[in-house]
Amino acid sequence: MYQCLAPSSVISWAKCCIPVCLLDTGMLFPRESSSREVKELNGRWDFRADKSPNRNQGFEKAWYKSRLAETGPVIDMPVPASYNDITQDPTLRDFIGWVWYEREVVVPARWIADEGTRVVLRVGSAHYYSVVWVNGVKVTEHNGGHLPFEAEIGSLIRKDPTQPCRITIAVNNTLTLDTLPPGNIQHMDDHTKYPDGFFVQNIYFDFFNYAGIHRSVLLYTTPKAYVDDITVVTDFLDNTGLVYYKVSVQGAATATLKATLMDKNGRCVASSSEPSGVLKVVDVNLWWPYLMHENPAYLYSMEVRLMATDSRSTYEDVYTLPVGIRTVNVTSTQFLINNKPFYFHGVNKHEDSDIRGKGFDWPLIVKDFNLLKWLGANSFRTSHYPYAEEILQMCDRHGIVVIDECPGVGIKDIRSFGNSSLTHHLAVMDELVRRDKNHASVVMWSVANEPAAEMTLIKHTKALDPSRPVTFITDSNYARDRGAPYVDVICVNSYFSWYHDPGHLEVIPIQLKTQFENWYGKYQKPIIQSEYGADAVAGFHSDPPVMFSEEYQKAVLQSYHNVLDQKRKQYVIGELIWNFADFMTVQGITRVVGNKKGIFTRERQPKAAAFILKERYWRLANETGRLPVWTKYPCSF
Ligand code: BDP
Repeated sequence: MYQCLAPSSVISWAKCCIPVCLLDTGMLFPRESSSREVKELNGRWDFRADKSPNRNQGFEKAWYKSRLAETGPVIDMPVPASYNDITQDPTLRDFIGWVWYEREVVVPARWIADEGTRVVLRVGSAHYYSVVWVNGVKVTEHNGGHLPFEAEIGSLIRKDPTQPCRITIAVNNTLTLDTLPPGNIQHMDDHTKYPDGFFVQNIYFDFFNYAGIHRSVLLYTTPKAYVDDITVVTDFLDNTGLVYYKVSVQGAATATLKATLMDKNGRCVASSSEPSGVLKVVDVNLWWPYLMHENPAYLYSMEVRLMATDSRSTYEDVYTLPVGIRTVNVTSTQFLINNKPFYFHGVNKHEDSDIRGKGFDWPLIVKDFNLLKWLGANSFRTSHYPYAEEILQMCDRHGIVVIDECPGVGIKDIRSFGNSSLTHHLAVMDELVRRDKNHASVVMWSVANEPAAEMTLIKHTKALDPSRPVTFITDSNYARDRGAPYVDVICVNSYFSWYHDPGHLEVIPIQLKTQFENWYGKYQKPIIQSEYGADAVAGFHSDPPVMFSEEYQKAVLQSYHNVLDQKRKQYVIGELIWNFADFMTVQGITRVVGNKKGIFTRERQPKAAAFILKERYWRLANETGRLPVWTKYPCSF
């Protein structure tokens, strides 16, 4: 049991603990190669919200059977994007129920003609429940936003090659007590107060329940015999890097395989012909976090080449996976990356922006990475759900360390603590680990934010991926700390002088110190201040500082930093500000067009607090790490 380890013991996750995949198939990110093609289906789709009273007309009238425009009026809808903020229609902004998306695709004739080609339809994510049809035939359904799903559609489009390929996706954002996050629908039947059929969706999390197709939809091909999954876990011994790997193959009874690891210059540094094993890299370049090393985020490429033959033909499949070689260890007082203490100085984020909502957007992502680097942030937590895979790829490329969180947020209603909720939560963890297990940047799993029943989840996640530590996020006054004995790192959210003792900055030094001492005293595990902050409406000023002014937000941060500076010399291993940027929430009396705890506005302009944090993070980086060569003058950004 981890909690019994002596304070100096190191819990090591490297070695050759290959994550186990409980799901039938892999979920490799679709990449082009000499054997694989990718066709993005992003852009304008036809769209229709089912506004019928029971929201079920689409199914009753089988809207998937013909062109959507033939069923009734359709509007233009961009993919990827949340649909909520795209139109001027208030009923669509707050719509609950099924919406229907449709577009026709021209499939390359070659893909259809070649029976040895698999054609896969993949949705990066859609919120929340999705059903997918191709030419009126259901091909898949998926429960949950934030994670990808796919279906093989080759045989279907080959049935009648003269027909265009019509893709229909119905998406429902209704949350139930068993969804992640949970929610529930409340009907108001008092006609003296509410119009006919009035209902609301109650949620217990603090972000807008944006809905629609949030990430790319695409078609990709693989040969009939193909690389279905790759798992890597890395380690090193002195100067030798070790890449433990496992390849799983589908569509062939027997196959030959070659795994080649290449350095940045495309030079082969190790290879093997076994489906699993270890690749040894002499004079290894380790993957280091940003600001911890002058040459951070070194990535090798692992090319897996598969050859298989059946009675008809020979298939060759090639898939190349970026691989960062690093280790993660935890002691009772430290978080070690490559055996060196790592201090998280970072942020909590949201996938959230004007107009797009939670829709994937490259300009926003690149801007956010520029801001993270400007700030001197070395890490973030994917509060409160898995982010797009492209974001994790950026983290791998830039050395930004990630605490990867599942959508277990707002689990407050006692009715959400039953077996069906738990079963779904475990399944979501399976999908998350399957998708993100190979990212060097992902150093820890977070099974939930401020949950109530976390024990089983933590144990399950540890069994799924023994190569990484596991945590859940708790709050400072949390009496229900039953999960704490099982986590590897304690993550605490607290809002002293905001939700507790509002306006009283003077309580922070005492309450924060007590918080740390209580948690450490009880569990002797390293602690991350996983959330802290205060709302500030950009442009509101006040001296002396009062709540909601930029000065108050600054003062809260400074008071927290004083305590963090004492405790980081002992067992506090990180601080993540809440939040990177202002974000949209449900309407309510505590929110002024969203949550304003961002140090940047929603438009990504800095508030005064951003400069405080920037100065601090660069100072921490100078104390604890090594700046990359190009950041000779960090403060002149
Ligand atoms: C925290 C929650 C986060 C909220 C934040 C707040 O984890 O989702 O947005 O409070 O209220 O407890 O700003």
